[in-house]
Amino acid sequence: MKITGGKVFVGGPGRNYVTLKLMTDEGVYGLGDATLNNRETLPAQYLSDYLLPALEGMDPRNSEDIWQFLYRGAYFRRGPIAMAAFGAIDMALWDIKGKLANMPVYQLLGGRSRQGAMAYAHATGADLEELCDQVAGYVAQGYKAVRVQCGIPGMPSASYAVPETKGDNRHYMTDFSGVRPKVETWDSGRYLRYMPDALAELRARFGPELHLLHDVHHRLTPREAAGFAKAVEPADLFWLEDPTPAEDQDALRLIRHHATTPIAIGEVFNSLWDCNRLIEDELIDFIRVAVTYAGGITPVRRIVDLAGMHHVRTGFHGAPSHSPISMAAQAHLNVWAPNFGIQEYLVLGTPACDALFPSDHRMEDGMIHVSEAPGLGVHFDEREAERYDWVPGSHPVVRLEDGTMWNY
Ligand code: GCO
Ligand code: MG
Repeated sequence: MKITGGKVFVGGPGRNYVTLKLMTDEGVYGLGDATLNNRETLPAQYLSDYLLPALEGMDPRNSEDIWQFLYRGAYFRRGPIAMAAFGAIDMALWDIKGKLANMPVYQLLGGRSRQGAMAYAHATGADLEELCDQVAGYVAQGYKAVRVQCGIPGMPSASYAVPETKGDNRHYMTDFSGVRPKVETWDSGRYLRYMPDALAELRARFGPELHLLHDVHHRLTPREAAGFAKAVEPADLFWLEDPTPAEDQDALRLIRHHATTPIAIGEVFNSLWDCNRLIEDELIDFIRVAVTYAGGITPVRRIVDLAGMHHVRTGFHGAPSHSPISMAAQAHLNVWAPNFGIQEYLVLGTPACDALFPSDHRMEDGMIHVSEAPGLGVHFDEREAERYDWVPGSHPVVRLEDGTMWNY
């Protein structure tokens, strides 16, 4: 059996999904997702210029050897662009393997460890009142876990993931793209003074059962983050995400020494080598890698296994930039992983998205239920894809009030 070639599509409803279709001489094909938010053309180009021509003639069943070929063969190792491209190929190979075996991918990983995977939704508000209304809406839909972000009184502009004004329901990620980044202004002092009470208030309103998560989005210094993680202990968070920028891993040690709030990190990591020390030293509680830019199912499974030895559970990245293909790959990992924690889930299931990627994966009562179809269980409608093109975009940038650049 041989790989005969591949096609890369960039575009989608409101997002630039990078979709790989990998073909074989036996008619079976595999699908993969190489979307790297706001840098989508780069993994797409990497795939079509370098990787797909090199794969022609290889046996697609040898997914481990192909992964090693891509990783070792690149010479320049790691990095999100290359790993997103490898990730798409690896997903497509698992899709092919599942179709050949006539089994859903989770069966090839070791079968089912649970019925469904708990997911968390994103609730946001210009103020605490608006945030509470959104949380209540998700609770009514059956969600057991909600990420909570809200506007900070006196903050010069909207803080991460919150609308500027009440009633503005544009999504912070999908509705503000443009090549010239939007500039946000940030003030850690105001955030640190306000947020612990706001989280305690949410806990008081929604009772002890609801899982509350909060994302700091890399904005605090290690000392600030340690104090914050301690100050939010009464809110009993499910996790506190990305309290500091991820490059300085010793920062996590300072937080650990001062607080018992669970820490989640890793959405910007792209290899086991980015998180092995954090896992082995038990400095985190949840690992947030994505199956796309951490290189596919093959290496992410190894991260999951290492994490399992150190009481670290999974909490894969699931921002709206992930296409239904990588969300499906994660759904298969989630139903298998003995140390599954939670899955971030943003409603992908708009009619336009479902038309482009039809599947039987479904969300019910805050749980993701994996498709029983062979392979990853997602289709890709190429006719439908013709409606879309790449639309350039950029993440916002963040400055302090005096103009100093800060971390988005
Ligand atoms: C999350 C993330 C995202 C990122 C986005 C960047 O927790 O979902 O922080 O919202 O900002 O993926 O491309
Ligand atoms: Mg995040």
